[in-house]
Amino acid sequence: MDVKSDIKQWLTEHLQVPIQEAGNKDIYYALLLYVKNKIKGRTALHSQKKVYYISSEFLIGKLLGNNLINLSLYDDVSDVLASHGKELSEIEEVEPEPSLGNGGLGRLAACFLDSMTTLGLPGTGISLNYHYGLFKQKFSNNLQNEEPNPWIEDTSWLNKCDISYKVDFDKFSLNSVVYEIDITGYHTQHINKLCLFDIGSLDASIVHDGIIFDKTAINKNLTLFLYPDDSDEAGHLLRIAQQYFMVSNAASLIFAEMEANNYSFNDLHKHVVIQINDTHPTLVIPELICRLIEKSIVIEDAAEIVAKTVAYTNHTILAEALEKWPLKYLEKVVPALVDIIKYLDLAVKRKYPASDLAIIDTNNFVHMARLDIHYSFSVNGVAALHTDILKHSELAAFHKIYPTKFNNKTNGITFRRWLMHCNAELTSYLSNLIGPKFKQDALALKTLNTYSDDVLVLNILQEIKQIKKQQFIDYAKANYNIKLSANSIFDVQIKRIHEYKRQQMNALYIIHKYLEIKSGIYPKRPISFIFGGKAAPAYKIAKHIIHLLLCLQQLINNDDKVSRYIKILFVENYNVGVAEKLIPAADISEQISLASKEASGTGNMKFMLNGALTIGTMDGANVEIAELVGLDNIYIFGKDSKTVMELYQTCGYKPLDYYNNSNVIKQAVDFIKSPQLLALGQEEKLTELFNELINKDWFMSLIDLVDYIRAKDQAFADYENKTDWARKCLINIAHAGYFSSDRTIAEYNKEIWKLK
Ligand code: 26Q
Repeated sequence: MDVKSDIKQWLTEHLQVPIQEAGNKDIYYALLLYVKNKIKGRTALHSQKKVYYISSEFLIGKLLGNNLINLSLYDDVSDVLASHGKELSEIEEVEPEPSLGNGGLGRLAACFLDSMTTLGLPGTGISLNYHYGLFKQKFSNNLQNEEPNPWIEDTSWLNKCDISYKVDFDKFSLNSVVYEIDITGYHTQHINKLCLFDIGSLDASIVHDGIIFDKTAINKNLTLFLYPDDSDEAGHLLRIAQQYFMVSNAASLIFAEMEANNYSFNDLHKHVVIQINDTHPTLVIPELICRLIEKSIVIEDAAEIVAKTVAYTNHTILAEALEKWPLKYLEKVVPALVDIIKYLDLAVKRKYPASDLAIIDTNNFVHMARLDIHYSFSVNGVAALHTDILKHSELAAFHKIYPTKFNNKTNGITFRRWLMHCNAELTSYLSNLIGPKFKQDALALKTLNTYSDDVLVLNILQEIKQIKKQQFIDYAKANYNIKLSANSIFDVQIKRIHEYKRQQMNALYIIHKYLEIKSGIYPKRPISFIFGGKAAPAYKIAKHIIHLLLCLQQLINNDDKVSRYIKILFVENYNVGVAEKLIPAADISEQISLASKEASGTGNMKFMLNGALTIGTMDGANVEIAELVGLDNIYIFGKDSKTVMELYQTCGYKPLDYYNNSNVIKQAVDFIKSPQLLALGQEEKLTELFNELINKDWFMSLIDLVDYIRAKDQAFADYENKTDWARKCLINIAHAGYFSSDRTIAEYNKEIWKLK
């Protein structure tokens, strides 16, 4: 039977009514089962060594479309549905998006699983099955509120397994339940698994008033939320319990697989490599040592074996984001590990007495990153600049004693999701123009360079951008009830809300434009400023920034005159699905972190691949983008990382000086406390943000604001020369191949994992 008949027969058998009469949800479930059936019985490639990628987040996004692409079924399913008056993209819409991550690190883990499977590398992802995910963001009164984000349905991609492990805490034990998600690769027969550990005794009814719940009832709450509030002791203990539950299960799974293969535990490192995604899975180190001791291996040897098995990826240089736990908390949750951690700490102190290298500091805090660096064989940063800063600044003391452990693995993204799925129009055009090779080998995109002066090609690229913009305009109308102009420039900043990412600086630019318009200076063309992102519930200033942007949105969009020139859309509950719609529609990609603070960024790569131009600082992977496309094809502004780091060292930055010495800055900042905004927002919050900016401005928005305005105005002016703009877009697409996560994973394997 041919594929289309097969699909049609399946749908007919699995729907209660003829396809044309079926609801989208029922068709979605039928297709989900179809895909599951297609991959039934598939296994991972067998090999002597396997990678376990442990991460507290896997931001996998919706899976139907991606799986259909990987299995080469997308077009056939789409055709069959179309012949019955149904639209596959609308059916994809009804899939709930798993809420298993918060940002870059989680999305990276998801791209990596896709690439591992595509490259045929045996690997298992390990995490927790948070039923309510991070949280769902809701706006009211121009404020962010948090609600549970339930995403698990009766029919889903989760497969419940028979496996269960016992996890011992100090005063009680929990038995785990395991759910697996099959991970398909692009045009490969083998699959990998994402193992999500859960508890059977979860009780979601304890959640009330948004995301509030009894944090002490671990047997009921363990897998409710990702990153539950840890501002009090109970929250801290819960976070430790979550992390321990994840790594204890990981250790049980790994040991079970070792035993099934009859491998000797002395050879753990020959058969297993554990990549830990930031410090959240750090407890896997003492846990594995503990397990090896139970196998009669002495602690010195156990520690050595584990250090040869574990590799650590660092994703941040923000000191405040580096995890450290009070030893007494660990004693309360996992006392068995405390003895081991103390042993490891003593061993380090004996060899390296310097206090900044100690795992346990003089205040009895356990520094997770330090534990990782001492007891792993690889420490990697996620972009060239980031690794450089780790080696020569943040972690210089460690680099000095372990020079060969440090290495760089510049991040990447899967082109299956971030080009082929989210931008079928561009994919199909590129495929016709330069051939389909780029779908297997992303570097083949560079062939596009030969068309950089071909006006026909440049015109078609613009037409595709217009199509994607129109699709987003329709979506925004239906979902946010806003009318965006297809003639406007789409300027997009989508990412977690954080001071170092400087959404506040973008807000100041918008205020500056607003004031210009009020004074009779009009932009040549309308601009749509689009934002998306969540703030951590306890992060006050980040929530104030959202408040400011939502107030500006209300003020500007309801001003008949101003809104002819500029509009703001802050999309609620930004997630992977929204990113897939927004990125292909963007003209300008905002990557404006304070230089030295963004480890890499991966959104920057997605925008570039979809033909948006970056306005950015020399930070993270922006540096590598700039090197690839050349300074004519990217808008770089702001102080560089060296200058910024010197300013921190010398305490040389005084925001008030910048405020007092520039009218442009002063007027923009003052507007935060203007009567117009106070009428829409809360005085206390806006004042706090104002004061923060003029007195502290820890991430130096004011130092870069004037140069940011210059760069942005230049970009908007350049947009008017459509052919030149399109050429810049083409050059960006042509050089994006380097940022395929297939390249990144091939490097992890060649230099760290060495699987085959
Ligand atoms: C730490 C302590 C207590 C509670 C939470 C945390 C915590 C949680 C999540 C700390 C960090 C994270 C997430 C970090 C993250 O997403 N980092 C991003 O990783 C991307 C992939 O490497 C990079 O591209 C981004 O630059 C980096 O910000």
